[in-house]
Amino acid sequence: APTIFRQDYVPYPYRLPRVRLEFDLAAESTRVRSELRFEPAPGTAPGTPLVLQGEDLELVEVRLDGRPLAADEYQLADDTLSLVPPGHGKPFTIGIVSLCRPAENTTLMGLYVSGDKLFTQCEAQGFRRITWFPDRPDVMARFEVLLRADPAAYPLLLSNGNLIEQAGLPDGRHQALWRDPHPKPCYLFALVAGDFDCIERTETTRSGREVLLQVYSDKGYREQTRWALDCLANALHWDERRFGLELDLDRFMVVAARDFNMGAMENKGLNIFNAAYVLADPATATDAAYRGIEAVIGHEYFHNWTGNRVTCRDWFQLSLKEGLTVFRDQEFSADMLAAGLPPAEAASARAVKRIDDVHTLRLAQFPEDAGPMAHPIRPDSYQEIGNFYTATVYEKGAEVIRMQHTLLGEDGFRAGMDEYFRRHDGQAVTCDDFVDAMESIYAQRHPGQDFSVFRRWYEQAGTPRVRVRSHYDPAARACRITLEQRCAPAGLEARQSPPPEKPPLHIPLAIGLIDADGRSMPIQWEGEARDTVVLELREASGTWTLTDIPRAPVLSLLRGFSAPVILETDRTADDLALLARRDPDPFARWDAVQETAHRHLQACIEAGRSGGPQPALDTLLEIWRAALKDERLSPAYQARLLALPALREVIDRGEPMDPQAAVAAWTRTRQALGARLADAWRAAYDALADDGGPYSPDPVSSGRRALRNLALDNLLAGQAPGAVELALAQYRQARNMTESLGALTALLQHAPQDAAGPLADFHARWRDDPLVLDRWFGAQAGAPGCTVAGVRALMALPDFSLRNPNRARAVVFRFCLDNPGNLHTPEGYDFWAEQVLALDALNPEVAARLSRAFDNWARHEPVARAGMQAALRRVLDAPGLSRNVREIVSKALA
Ligand code: B3K
Ligand code: ZN
Repeated sequence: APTIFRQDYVPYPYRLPRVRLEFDLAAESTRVRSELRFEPAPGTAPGTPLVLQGEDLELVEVRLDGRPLAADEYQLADDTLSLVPPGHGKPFTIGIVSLCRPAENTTLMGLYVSGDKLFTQCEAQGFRRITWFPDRPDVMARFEVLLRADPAAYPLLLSNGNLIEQAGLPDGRHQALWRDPHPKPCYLFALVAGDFDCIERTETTRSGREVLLQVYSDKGYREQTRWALDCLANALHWDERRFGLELDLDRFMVVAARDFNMGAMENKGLNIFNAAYVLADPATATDAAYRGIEAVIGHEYFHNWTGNRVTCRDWFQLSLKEGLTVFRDQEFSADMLAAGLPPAEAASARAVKRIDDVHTLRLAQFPEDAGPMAHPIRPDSYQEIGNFYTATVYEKGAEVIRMQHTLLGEDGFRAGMDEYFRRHDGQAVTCDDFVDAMESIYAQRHPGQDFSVFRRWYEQAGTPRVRVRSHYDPAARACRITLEQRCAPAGLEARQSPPPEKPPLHIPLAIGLIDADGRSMPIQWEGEARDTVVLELREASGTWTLTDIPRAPVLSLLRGFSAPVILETDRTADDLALLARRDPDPFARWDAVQETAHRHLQACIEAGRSGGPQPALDTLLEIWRAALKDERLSPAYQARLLALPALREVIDRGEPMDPQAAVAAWTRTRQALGARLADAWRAAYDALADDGGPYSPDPVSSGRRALRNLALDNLLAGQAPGAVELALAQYRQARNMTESLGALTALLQHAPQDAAGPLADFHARWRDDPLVLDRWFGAQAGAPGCTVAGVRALMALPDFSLRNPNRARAVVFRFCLDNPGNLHTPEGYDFWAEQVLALDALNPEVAARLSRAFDNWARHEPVARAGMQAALRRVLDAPGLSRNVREIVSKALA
């Protein structure tokens, strides 16, 4: 497949002020008539061909200014339709009639069928599966859309913008006309047709306008959409308060789809969501699902400004909207968690969110940055853009925005956002345009400084390592801190000779000092005493001397995770233990516990390998015991402190990666910690019992449930007497899904022989609710007792279908990502290859995601390495591979 380069960008030679689309909707075959009003862009030479993209379409006719064109008046190639427009330099109209086949469309890109409804997904390049069009984000048009369909099958006909009229037709069908007042690129087009339940409410915007918010769901699920509607209203008001951004539409719709490739899509005024991010009630959704809905509803709503009003010039700029919008949704979630709490508790609530976000980054993005798919947040090239909706573009992109927020401060960042919209509202722009706006504020406030070094975050792949050394001079009462940064070649860069230059980045490193008793030692900084200061490293190394430090300090580093880097420190186990108990920065404290656990786990793996004695657990054990008993901590925060690093992170730290050894070490450590803290866990479990009040997903009560489920998990892991009975009782008495799934999962993880009863009960109760059934499948596929034969048995059940992405994720992805002990076997490798190919025949975008599970094969120990490599080869050699999967596996094997 050809590689597309960022440097090759050329503007589209024609403008497209207006588009009219007419759909004759039917599942088997939908007829699309388009009328595209073009005009040459300034400077376009007469005779410049007009090129439109189209995929999997049947062409019926092409017209130019109303005149049907003969077959030799246009060229139809594989995926394009081109013609030479009249050379008079004036506007002209292209009319196209084409057919597409929604019912056969298993890719879920373009127009497709889900259940008995019709949905679209156009980002990034799905619109070309609907009709021929200049399918690129910098062509922005005003859309008018007429939908016609059988009212019995499709009583509701939705598209972007405002409903202009609705009417019955003489042939018994009905039609709806929608007009979107805002120009938009075609990736933001959407239509939905079908029968739905709907709840709605009106909100008054800051300027006093009434706007209608609606959430559509499958019939019978109306009551499960109330939380999503609340979240939508919260998002609307939050964006007004925090960013001064008001909804620019009279009507904002969210529609839940059962079959959806990812989380949701920000189509203008008509967001289409994976039902998993819309539907919730206490009986069916976990606390985490409630928070997930809040985050995704917020994310898509915030795109209305960061993405839709100001969009991307080309797809290399994806992080322009995604990194920024992830940052915005993270802040929204944090503000929602902290709302109404007193300051100390609010800080802890925000820290919990930060911990979860950093955990995601380390779990998904750090490995990406160390593998064959490593790319800068603004990639330089791709073969298939669908493969670049990555943790790097999204999550690392959000970290790069967050660093700008750190450097500018809340006020400065807000001023930079205002400036960005002042300059670019209504345009399709680049990441550079965003940084320019931010820099204009930064330069005002920090004379003589600019973002020229900072911009390298957009250019460089790889996770930088920052080495920290410190020296305390008691005579001078001074602490000298030296920082050194380096960034190894990332992924395929290692193959280049010479390897690419990686100049230093601008890294804000937030630090604090504590004394041996754990007290914060203020730092004299810019004329005042501060607990936390930000060292700005802009060169390969830098030294800071902090004065007036009365005693030797322990360094609390990377507070709040102020930069997406890996630290290399000379901190001892004792230093870490002190930070783990006393660091006043809740993020850094959590990180110290994690680091202690990581060091212990790697030592266990090493001991297993060398046959030496197992390392003592005492330090970690005492840190945990203290954290569990510390009544000043919120249960939500305790649940993070007391979580062992995820198995995948432990595997990823190995040099080489040794999944089986990591599973053994991780399992043994969990058992030992559970057993030795059994009394404390039991006390916590009892103390955290539900108070019997009505369920609410608020951070306090969900924190209690999280810690209680963790207690149960530890009691089962440690085989505490009575633990199984406790889990069975929790399952039976559960008053919400967080409790029932917590019990079921803990049983499946640690006492599978006792899980049969609850499993059968769960299935009987929830067999007709697809999202809940996904939980049932997922809990089993991720359990250590689920072998390849086990996962195949799940797939043989009548409830299973590879076509539904949520089900495929619950079973196949869950097994391949969260069950390393069973994946890393000869049968596991076969299974992965077979599933990648089976999925690829249906849905290349989803298959490509699964194919990424073997990215880091080359970092594994020899046996796993050989097995994974052979499986990758088998995939690469298979006939008819999609461009999506081919790009991933060919880069993995390069
Ligand atoms: N913008 C969409 C992602 C579309 C991905 C298509 N392959 C969802 C989001 O980030 O909000
Ligand atoms: Zn997004």
